[in-house]
Amino acid sequence: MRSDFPLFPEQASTVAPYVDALYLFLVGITGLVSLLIWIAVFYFAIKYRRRPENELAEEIEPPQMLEIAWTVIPAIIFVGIFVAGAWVYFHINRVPDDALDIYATGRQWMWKFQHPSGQREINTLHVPVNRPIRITMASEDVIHSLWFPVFRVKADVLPNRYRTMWFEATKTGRFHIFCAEYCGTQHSGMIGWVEVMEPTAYQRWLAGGAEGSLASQGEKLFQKYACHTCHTNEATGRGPILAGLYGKQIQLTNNSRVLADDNYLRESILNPQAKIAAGFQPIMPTFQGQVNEEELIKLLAYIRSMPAAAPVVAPPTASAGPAATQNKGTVQ
Ligand code: HEC
Ligand SMILES: [Cu+2]
Repeated sequence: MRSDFPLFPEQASTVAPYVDALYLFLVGITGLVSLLIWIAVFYFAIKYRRRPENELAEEIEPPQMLEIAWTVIPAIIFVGIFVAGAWVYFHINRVPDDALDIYATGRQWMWKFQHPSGQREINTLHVPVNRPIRITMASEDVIHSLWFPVFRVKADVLPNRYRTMWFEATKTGRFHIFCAEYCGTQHSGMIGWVEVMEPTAYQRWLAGGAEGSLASQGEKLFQKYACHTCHTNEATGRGPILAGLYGKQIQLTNNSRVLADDNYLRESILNPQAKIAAGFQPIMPTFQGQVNEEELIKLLAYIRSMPAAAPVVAPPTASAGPAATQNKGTVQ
C-alpha cells in the first residue's frame, strides 16, 4: 500500500478513520453538487439559447414537491455534516484519562520531546502503540504547529502558554512529523519522525536513559533555583506550600479563584506578579529568561509529583498493557 509518494497518508490512529470519513463525505457531496450545477448550466444554456426575436418566454411554476425537496434534503445534509463534525471535534478534543504524558517544545527549527521518565529526544518521538498519548506543547520562540499526518491530528504550538493534543496510534512504524505553521527561513526543514513501537520495545527504549525521571530532575532544579528556600513544607514558609497544589482551586488576593493547572504554574514561575495567592506578599522573583522551556517542564513535573496525601493512582485499563503500569508510578 505504501509508496514513497502516497496520495493520501496512511491511517494510523483511532481518530483517523473518522476524520477521513468526514473529509471524503464533504469532498463527495461538494463534488456531486458541483457536477449537477455544471450539467444544469450546459443544459439550460442549450435549451434556452437565443431563438427568433418575436418568441415570448412562458412562465413555469415549479411543482411544490420539488421546492420542498430541494429545501429539506440539503437541510438534512447540512445538519448531518454539523453533527458528524461536532462529534469528531469533541472526540479529538477530549483526552482519555489514562493518557501517557509527553512534552513537546518547538523552536526554530526543531522539535524537542521529553518523556516523564526523563528521556529526551530531538526530531524523533518514540511512542507505544494502542495507548492514548497526551502531548503538552509550548514554543520557545514563534508559533509552530505540530502535525502528525498519519494520526490526523495537528495543533498550533504557542509561545507563552501550554496546549495539549492527544492521539492513540494503531500501527507500529515510522511516520512523518511536520511543522504546519510557517515559522521562518528553515520552516520546511522542521520535520521529524514518530516511531510507534510495541509496548515492550517502548519500555526497553525508555529504560535506556540515565538522567532520572522528569520529576527528579525538577527536584534538582527546585534546589538549584532556591525555590525551596521560600516554598517549604511548613505553613511558616515565605511562599505557599506547593505539595498537593496541582489541580486545586487557588484563592487569589483579588478575591477571585483560579485552577492550578499547567498554565497557572507556568505563569506563577515566569510572571509571579500576575496572580498573587491570598495571604502572601508578592515577593517571588520572576524566572523569565532563567528557566527555559525544558526546565519548566521538569519543575512542573516535580510540583505535580508532590502530593499532599497518598497519590491516587488510577488502575490501568485492560488495553493499556505493561507500559501503563510502569509509567503511572513515575510521574503524575
Ligand atoms: C523569594 C521567595 C520565593 C522564591 C525564591 C520562589 N517563590 Fe514561588 N512564590 C513565592 C510567594 C510569596 C508566592 C505567593 C505569591 C504569588 O502568587 O506570587 C509564590 C507562588 C508560587 C506559585 C503559585 C502557588 C500558589 O499557591 O498559587 C508557584 C507554582 C511557585 N511559586 C513556584 C516557584 C518555583 C518553581 C520557584 C523556583 C523556580 C519559586 N516559586 C521560587 C515565593 C517564592
Ligand atoms: Cu515551525
